[in-house]
Amino acid sequence: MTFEQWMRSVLDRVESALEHYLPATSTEPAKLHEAMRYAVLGGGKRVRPLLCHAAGELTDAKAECLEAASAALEMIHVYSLVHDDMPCMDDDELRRGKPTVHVKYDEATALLVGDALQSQAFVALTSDVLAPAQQAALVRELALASGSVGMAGGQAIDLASVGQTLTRPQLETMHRLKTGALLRAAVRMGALTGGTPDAKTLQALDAYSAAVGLAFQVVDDILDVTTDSATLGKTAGKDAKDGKPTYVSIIGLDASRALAAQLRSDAHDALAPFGARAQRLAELADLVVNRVS
Ligand code: GRG
Repeated sequence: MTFEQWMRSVLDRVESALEHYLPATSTEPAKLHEAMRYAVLGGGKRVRPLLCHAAGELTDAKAECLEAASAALEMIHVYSLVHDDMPCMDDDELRRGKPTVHVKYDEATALLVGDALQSQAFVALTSDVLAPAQQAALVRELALASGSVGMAGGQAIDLASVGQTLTRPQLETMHRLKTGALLRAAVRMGALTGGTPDAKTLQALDAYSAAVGLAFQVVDDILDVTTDSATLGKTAGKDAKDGKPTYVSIIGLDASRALAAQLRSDAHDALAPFGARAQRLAELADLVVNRVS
């Protein structure tokens, strides 16, 4: 199977899983469920589900287990985007090429969509396709990655850094938490879904995730200044306008491109112990660095 065929089949299964794990619009409160589905379905690159599925290949994880874990990861990710776009945070009107949830609906609905998606993620993770011990391990992984020592903590640092001059290590810490923690969880959860990986395996996967997570952010900063809003599906040039420190503002465009290439190579190196079983993870590292939106 080519990488494109593999991606297509994972993306189709993830879309169906999200359909399945999201409450139907026929369930009350209908407006909230409609808004949750508006936010989640039919958009986004689905990077976290793809990483989860690719890591699952290392431990022969079952497809239905990976689908539950991927749905949970994507729901947490979308909750973060919906809240991040609200006027009290980034105040953005465009996401995944369509109006943000608070623009399409209203602010209170956007707040509740994020809250409810966060809870629904844990409903998906405790689905009985997963054994009880797996459920507990995955719940802990996702809760840690999305809470105050992960994504929410990174967002707090990000909000506090507007207009500040961050050093490169400070910028890295912020991104390691804000974006990196969930990407790392996606990889770890994929591996955990198929069994109990040993410490060495998790260490190698964490090294891979650290490189891919940072590369993801560096590329995001590059695209923010080199690509238009229509291609990105979100407002381009926003970081500079909001006075936010980025890799491009700290080290410049050329050095940022060189850094992304170096991180891609670090990600490949980290996968060496797994040989051919890590092919999809290696291809995803390339995709993250070469993406155009
Ligand atoms: C509100 C608790 C809370 C956290 C928000 C992740 C995040 C924290 C905010 C998103 C803001 C942002 C644009 C961050 C840059 C990197 C990033 C996570 C981009 C969006 O993720 P993609 O590119 O989006 O995977 P798609 O739409 O493709 O899923």
